[in-house]
Amino acid sequence: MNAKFFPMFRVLTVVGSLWASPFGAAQTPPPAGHEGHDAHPAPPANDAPPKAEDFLSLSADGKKVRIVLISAFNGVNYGMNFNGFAKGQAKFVLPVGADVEVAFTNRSPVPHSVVVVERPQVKRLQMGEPAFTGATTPNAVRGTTGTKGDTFSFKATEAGDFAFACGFPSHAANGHWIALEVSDKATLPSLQLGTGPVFTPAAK
Ligand SMILES: [Cu+2]
Repeated sequence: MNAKFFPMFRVLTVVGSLWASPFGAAQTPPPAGHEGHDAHPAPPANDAPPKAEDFLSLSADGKKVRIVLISAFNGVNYGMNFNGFAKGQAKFVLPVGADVEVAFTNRSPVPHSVVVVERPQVKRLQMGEPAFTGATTPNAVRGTTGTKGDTFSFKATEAGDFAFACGFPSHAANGHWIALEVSDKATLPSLQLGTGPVFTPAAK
């Protein structure tokens, strides 16, 4: 290919992949692997394995649950991941009534965001309003970049199956979400990354 025209081709390819329709298998992103890296701006390299204790803790008085969500933690799902996991493959559990503070950052130049939604919502193009009052980063449709990040707080007032989903159009449908269960049986919060052990932060 003519070198002069290659950059524009690359931009178009990137935009196409960002706005990929969730409808139809033909537009599903290509499988992860070295071939795919040219088609999407990769997040900064991160060889550090995700550790559950870095993403979930309790405040000193034990009353507030602190959750850390990092978009594009690594290259999993083309950066459309939280803490290195996509498509519901990590799961937070919160007791009903938990007071939660979420610290969100994004390692990618591609905008991302977080909205708490009811689980079936992740298949949609747009995430809409959060399931709990205040449970969203500001302007989740537009998303943000950068490690300064956004912090938001909410109360998990109702039991059920929810998700931390990216509110940037089409991202959740392309896998940019992890699971959140609000449980009337759980007494402490927990986090399971993939098939790893269930981590529960120690009450201090
Ligand atoms: Cu996203």
